[in-house]
Amino acid sequence: MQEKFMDKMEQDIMDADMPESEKSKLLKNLFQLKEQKVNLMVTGATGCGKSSTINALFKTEVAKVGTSPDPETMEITKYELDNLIIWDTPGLGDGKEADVRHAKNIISKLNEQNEKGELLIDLVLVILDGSSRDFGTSYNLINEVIIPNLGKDKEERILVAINQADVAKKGRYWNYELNKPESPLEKFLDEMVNSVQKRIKEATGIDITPIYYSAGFKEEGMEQGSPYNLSKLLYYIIKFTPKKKRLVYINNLNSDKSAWENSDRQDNYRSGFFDLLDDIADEIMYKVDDFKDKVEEFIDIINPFNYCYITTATCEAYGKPDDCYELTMFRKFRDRWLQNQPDGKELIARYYATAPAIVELINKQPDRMSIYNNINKQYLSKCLSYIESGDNEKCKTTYIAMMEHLYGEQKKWQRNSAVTE
Ligand SMILES: Nc1nc2c(ncn2[C@@H]2O[C@H](COP(=O)(O)OP(=O)(O)OP(=O)(O)O)[C@@H](O)[C@H]2O)c(=O)[nH]1
Ligand SMILES: [Mg+2]
Repeated sequence: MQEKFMDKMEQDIMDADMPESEKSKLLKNLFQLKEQKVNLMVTGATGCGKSSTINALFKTEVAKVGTSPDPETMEITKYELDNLIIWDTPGLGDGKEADVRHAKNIISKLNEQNEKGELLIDLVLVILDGSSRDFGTSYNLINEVIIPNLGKDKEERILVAINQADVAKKGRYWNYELNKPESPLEKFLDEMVNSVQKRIKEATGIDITPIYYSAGFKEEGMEQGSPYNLSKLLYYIIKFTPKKKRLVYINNLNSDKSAWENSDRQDNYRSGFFDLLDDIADEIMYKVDDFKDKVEEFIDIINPFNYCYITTATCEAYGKPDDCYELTMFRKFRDRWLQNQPDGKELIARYYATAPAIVELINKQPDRMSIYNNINKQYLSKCLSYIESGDNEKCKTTYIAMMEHLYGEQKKWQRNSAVTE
């Protein structure tokens, strides 16, 4: 089992060579972080996929997924995963009488306070069923039940997510092979997002940016289908969770990497996770780099963006594993230095938009080994030695030169492929 993140940090501080007073200060900070609890409410109309979403995001199959038309989750169900507490509440749409009861339950949960007198619920995740034509009940739930009962900072305590993106157009324009929407479906889903945002804004004045995803379809006795945009959903869940509480998720995430793989890549969620978790490092103030290594282990599980495509391909060509020294160094360079440079994020985004196609093209060339050898000799090995000697600027210049070189070569390879096809 994966070692508990906080326990490891604690051990490190205990073993550290530093004055006792310093140690106890750090341990105090750490204990404060360790005690934090997250209370997440997951709600939405019957069958929208609350249970499926909880199961996709978190470690165990805790929530029962419905296979019959009877609503599976009749009353509020509580799941406790260490310090992460999930309240799975039925939304509206179960008939008049049941709806009144559900609304009452939700309102009273939203107004509940913890022992410190703060509102218990940190964040409400409202799930909409993207395959449904009618969001009327969901709008009632959001506009009349949830938003009026969110207290202050309403915008930061509600996340609206449209599930079942795969079947939003009855399965049409869903690319089942790549597990992602084709552009007509993307357009359709974007319009859905805009219209939901508009309806909520008109009714409540609250500006919410919904996202869409798919928790994955599951049939009795079958493995759950692969989710789409789950990393995006998690990114927003973490972003909307108070800073001090963000580490709570770390030990409880679904450790199946394939669940996190497919996403829209609109944003670099990987560096996003670093930004979100970075602030906490200051709280512990001890071996910040070690802390970041641990955060990185966590991000590696859930991150769809771990690929240094070109380095990975080069390492693969040499038969090296995907956690080889070069890759680890380049990832650190990218996540901890490059992305904090003024043009860093832009460079990284361009890389992600172009590198996969370049690698695909190289792999089709008859002389691919000599191409990889050349990339390694001319650029990657130089980059590596610059990083080792602390000259990140030079590494960046070399990296830019490599990309320019590859863009030029790409045109040549494209012509070659056109001739052979
Ligand atoms: N195609 C597809 N089906 C999904 C998705 N998410 C959930 N489903 C299916 O939708 C049905 C209902 O899912 P549940 O997770 O039980 O929904 P729920 O909101 O927990 O339902 P109740 O607890 O009954 O209100 C199940 O058959 C799921 O397999 C998805 O992203 N895509
Ligand atoms: Mg359920």
